[in-house]
Amino acid sequence: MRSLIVIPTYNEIENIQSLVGAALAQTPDAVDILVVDDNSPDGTGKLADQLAEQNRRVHVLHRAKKMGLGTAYVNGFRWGLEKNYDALIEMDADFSHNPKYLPQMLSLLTEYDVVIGSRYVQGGGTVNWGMGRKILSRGGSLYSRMILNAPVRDFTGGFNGWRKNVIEAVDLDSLRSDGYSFQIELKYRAFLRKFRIKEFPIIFEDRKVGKSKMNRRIVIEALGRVWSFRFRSSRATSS
Ligand SMILES: Nc1nc2c(ncn2[C@@H]2O[C@H](COP(=O)(O)OP(=O)(O)O)[C@@H](O)[C@H]2O)c(=O)[nH]1
Ligand SMILES: [Mg+2]
Repeated sequence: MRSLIVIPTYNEIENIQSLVGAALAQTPDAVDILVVDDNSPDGTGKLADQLAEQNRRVHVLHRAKKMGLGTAYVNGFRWGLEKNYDALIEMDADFSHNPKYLPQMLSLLTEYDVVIGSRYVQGGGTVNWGMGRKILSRGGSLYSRMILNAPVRDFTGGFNGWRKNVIEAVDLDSLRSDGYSFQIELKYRAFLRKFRIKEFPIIFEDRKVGKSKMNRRIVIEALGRVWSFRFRSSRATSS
């Protein structure tokens, strides 16, 4: 299976080289990497270009300015669909998503349509997170699961693999643009369309270097939107 790992970056100069190196090392030749950089002021995009010159498995998509995580994935996924990859994998640049899980992700993608690196199944978890962030994240997933009535345990996580036909089926352009609601809505749409979803446990480690771009406001907004996902879907099925 030809797969593409999509890695969005904004100011990840301290992480990108070692992360790309580790992801290449963990995966066979049929797996490529696409860095989607939003013109990072720290030069992440330039460094990624150098990595792409050194290894033909590495590609870079440059965007003019910071436009949010959701649209970075949409642009990356479109790039991957055009190039006809069989599967698309989302992964952060900050080592929170340990590249050591990539072989398992890839092997599960031969059996399932959607594979979720999950903090909230047996064996999964988070380390180095404060209580506030833990509650927000776990609560956000539980809340989404209850409102959407969908059996996904880690709704908000961003370490996921999707077979090409899932991404083609979900109407990418109508997804919301920020990272949190993007993850929830994409998983929910895959569930509604009855794709085979598999969660496997990951330990999520908080970033060691660089800064998080996530904040409480983004999360709270996303949780408000969960209702609109549900109502949109009930309109679609009842009409
Ligand atoms: N291209 C792009 N990448 C982003 C943007 N915001 C965050 N990222 C990247 O998305 C990933 C997750 O962001 P991060 O700040 O670590 O969020 P957190 O893990 O939820 O704290 C990292 O690789 C970031 O560099 C954005 O607006 N555009
Ligand atoms: Mg992070």
